[in-house]
Amino acid sequence: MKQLFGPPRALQERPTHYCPGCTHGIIHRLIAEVIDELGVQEKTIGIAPVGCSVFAYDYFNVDMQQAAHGRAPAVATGIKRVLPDRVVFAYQGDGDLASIGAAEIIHAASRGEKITVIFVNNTLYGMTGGQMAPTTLLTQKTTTSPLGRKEGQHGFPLKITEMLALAAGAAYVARVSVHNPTHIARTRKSILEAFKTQIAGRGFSIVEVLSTCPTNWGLSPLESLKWLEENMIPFYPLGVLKAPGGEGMK
Ligand SMILES: Cc1ncc(C[n+]2csc(CCOP(=O)(O)OP(=O)(O)O)c2C)c(N)n1
Repeated sequence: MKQLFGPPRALQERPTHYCPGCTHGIIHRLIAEVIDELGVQEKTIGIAPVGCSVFAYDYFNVDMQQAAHGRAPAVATGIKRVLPDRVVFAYQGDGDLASIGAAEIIHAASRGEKITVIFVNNTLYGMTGGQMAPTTLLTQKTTTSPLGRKEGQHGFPLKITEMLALAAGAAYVARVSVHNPTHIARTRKSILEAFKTQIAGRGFSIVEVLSTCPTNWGLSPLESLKWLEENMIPFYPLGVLKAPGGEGMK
């Protein structure tokens, strides 16, 4: 019998270490589906970050390189410049990208590096125990803001994706979410656009994916999806911020 549906080839068939309800697995799958659709498995190189997705190299069925915390865009830059015919993507958490790696991501976007960044925003440092990140929302409780994030004490949450959209070298910039099937389908479309932007040589592309962390949020998987929708989306609005055709905020 002909198989009509199966796992993407660009993903290895093995269980992940992610917590129940964590959305890293969904995002991995969407990236792998896009790699399959574009037929670029043999020439894709992924950069694994430091954070919960540190073992991403065990899950993708493409060449992978590990980067030090926050340095994935710099490593991706080096690989893409040496091997310009490859499709290079960096996979980064919000602590990785917006905190320790803030300089790397801003300058990679500004230089217009022809790389794709998948930015997984779960509002905190997941792997190390749920500490506050630049993306933590005001009033949100984390292990380092147990009374809730306060602007006077901890500063404001950082919308780094909006900042990156201002970079002249950034060609495709979008924010999406994976809290329900409709939005998972939109996330897939955005990841596809970002990869296509790179393949067309148009410049830097980034997709921020709003994600859950049930373990550190102290919520069930279902409650986490609701929390994301009710708290994250109002502050981090979804949409394409910049696209090669000149598409703006919508
Ligand atoms: C140079 C360096 N500093 C700090 C750490 C500790 N560390 C490991 S993971 C992590 C946070 C990761 O958070 P995030 O990027 O948001 O990813 P998540 O785990 O939430 O997916 C930190 C601070 C490290 N490994 N290396």
